[in-house]
Amino acid sequence: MKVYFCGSIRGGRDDVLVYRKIVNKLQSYGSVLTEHVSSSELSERGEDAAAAGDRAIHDRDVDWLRQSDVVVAEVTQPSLGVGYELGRAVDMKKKIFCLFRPSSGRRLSAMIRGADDGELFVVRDYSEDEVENVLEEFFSNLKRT
Ligand code: 6K6
Repeated sequence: MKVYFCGSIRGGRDDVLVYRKIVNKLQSYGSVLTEHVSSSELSERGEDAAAAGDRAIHDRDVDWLRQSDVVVAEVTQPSLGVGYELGRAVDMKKKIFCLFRPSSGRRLSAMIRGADDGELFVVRDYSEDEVENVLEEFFSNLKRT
């Protein structure tokens, strides 16, 4: 199974340790195409981007999104890139699982919360200590569908 993980980069790297936890767990279900999103070496300035170029990053990521079987997004830290990826993924009719931590004190965008249809697009509120169980539940339901 190919998993596309979305998490904030230029939107801010505050949650990178949560991303690491999620990606570690996702790797037990298949290959994570966007493992770098959880790298603590990648800063929000995205210096590496200068070498590759933003167009190359965009085109490669959209290509990976197309190849993916499932999209998992941590949406607590608002990110234009993650919102864009989710919009593209909806258009591609991908199975999407969004994770949001209410303990952040933020309110999730209505365009994400309101996209939940209980089937292809699912939003799940969670706390950091239950993230592995929440992913376990999602992937075991996925196998049954
Ligand atoms: C080069 C090497 C490692 O990182 C870079 C630079 N930037 C990006 N590389 C890969 N994916 C990126 C990069 N910048 C944004 N993205 C994609 O958009 C990721 O898949 C994230 O889910 C999302 C983050 O968007 P912003 O708006 O928070 O940057």
